Amino acid sequence: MPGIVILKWGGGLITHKEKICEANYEIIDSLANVCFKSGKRLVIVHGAGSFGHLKSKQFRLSEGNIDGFEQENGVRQVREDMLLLNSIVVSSLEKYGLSVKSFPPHTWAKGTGPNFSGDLPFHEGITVVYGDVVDDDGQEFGILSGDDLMVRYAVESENVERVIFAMGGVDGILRVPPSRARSDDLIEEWSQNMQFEGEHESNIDVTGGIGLKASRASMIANTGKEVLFVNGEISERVYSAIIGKRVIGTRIVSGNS
Ligand code: IP8
Repeated sequence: MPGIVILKWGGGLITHKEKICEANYEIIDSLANVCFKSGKRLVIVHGAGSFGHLKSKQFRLSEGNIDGFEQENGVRQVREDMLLLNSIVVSSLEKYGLSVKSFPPHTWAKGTGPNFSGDLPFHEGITVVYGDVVDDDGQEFGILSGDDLMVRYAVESENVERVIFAMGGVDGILRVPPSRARSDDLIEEWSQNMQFEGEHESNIDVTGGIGLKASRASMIANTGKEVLFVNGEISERVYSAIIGKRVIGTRIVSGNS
C-alpha cells in the first residue's frame, strides 16, 4: 500500500475569516493543484473559517445544548454552511481529475476532542473530512475541530509518511503573535516543552486557534510521526512539504525524552 500524507487546510487559509461564508477560491485552487501535482494518496482535513466559527459563536454551539436558548437553527445552518464549503473544496480537487470522496463528520462521528467516537472513513483516492457540528452524548451536540480529526487520522491511518498543517498568513509557529513578529521570530523546531506567545481570536474562533493546533500536533509528533506547519499561502511550500522536501516552516518534534 502506498504511503499516505495527512494534510490540514486551515479554515483561516481557505476562507476570508471575517466575512461570513466567503471562500478564498484562489487559495483553494492553488492547494488542489499542489495536491494533484504531488501524486500522493492524501487525507485532507479542512477547517471551518467563516463558514463555521461565526455562527457557532452566535448560537454558542461549542457549549452544547443550553436550556431556553434557541440553537436548533444554528446547528442546522452551520452544518449546511460546512457542506457548502466542503463542496467547494471537493469540486476544486475534482477539477484536477482526482478521485475524491468526502465524509461529513456529523454523519459518522460523535463527541468532541481527540477521543471522539466513530470509525474513521477512508477512500482509496483522496479522503476529505472537516471540522463540523457533531452529536454528543453528554451535551447533545458540540464542535469537533479539524485539529482533532488530524490527530485521529495521523495516529490510525496505515503507512503515514508525514502530517502537515497548512496555515493562513504565517510561516509556522512564531515566538510572538503575527502582528508583532519579525522574520527571525519563526520557530523552526518546536516541542511541547517550549513556550510561545500565541494569539487566539476568541471573538471569532470557537475552537482553539494556534494553541490547539500546536497541542494536537505534538500529540501526533509524540507517536513518532513527522509533523510540519507551513504557510499555505505559498503553494510551493505546501508542495515541498507534501513530497518530503526541506521547506521553511515549523517542524514539531516529540516532547517525550
Ligand atoms: O476550524 C471548527 O473546525 P476547525 C468547526 O478545524 C466548526 O477548528 C463548525 C466551527
